[in-house]
Amino acid sequence: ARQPIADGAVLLRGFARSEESELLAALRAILLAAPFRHMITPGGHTMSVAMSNCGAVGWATDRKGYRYDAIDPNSGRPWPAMPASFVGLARRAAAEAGFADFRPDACLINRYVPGAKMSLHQDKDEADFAAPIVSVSFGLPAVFMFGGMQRSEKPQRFALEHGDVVAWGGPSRLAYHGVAPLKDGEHPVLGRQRINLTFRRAR
Ligand code: MD3
Ligand code: FE
Repeated sequence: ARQPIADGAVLLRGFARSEESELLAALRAILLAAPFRHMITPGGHTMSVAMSNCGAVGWATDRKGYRYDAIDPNSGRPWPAMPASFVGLARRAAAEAGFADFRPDACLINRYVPGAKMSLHQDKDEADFAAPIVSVSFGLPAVFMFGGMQRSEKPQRFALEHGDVVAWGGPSRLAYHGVAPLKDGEHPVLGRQRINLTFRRAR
């Protein structure tokens, strides 16, 4: 089902379910080369969400700031390539949501364990805000918070579940958003965690 949730934002419930075993197998291979790590914000806080990346560039943060870089700072090697199965899913989801010819060059992989959260923020580190962002959720359900163009606007909350895909573009591209602290639970496929893939055109 194709569910509009805001101007430019489309929720595709269960869109990734039919390919989940292929996607999760590819993810395991990426994580062997670039394991999850807790990055440090410029303010000196350790993020509760653990992260990795695949693609031509990956998102990273440390005391010096946020950036996209071709090199994994932990290994000194390029981030693993984006698998064709990832690119295909992101492109099809974007097209279904009305964004033709999405060509992601970065996939941020976020891992939440119970209690992990992401505070309200905007995604502004990309060169071109014309491209949408596509996010894919696996594992435990999360309460996603979707605010407006100002941090002060009260966010709408909705659940994102295993296999759900959302495309965010147009007027939603710069909206404030975040994830409430993950509730404890056990997912039949992924256990006590949530994994979110976020596809972007960064350069
Ligand atoms: C709405 N990740 O990595 S994905 C992030 O579930 C991030 O891990 C969250 O926010 C997560 O930056 C949310 C959904 C998402 C991603 C980007 C957006 C929603 C967005 C950009 C603009 C508006
Ligand atoms: Fe974000």
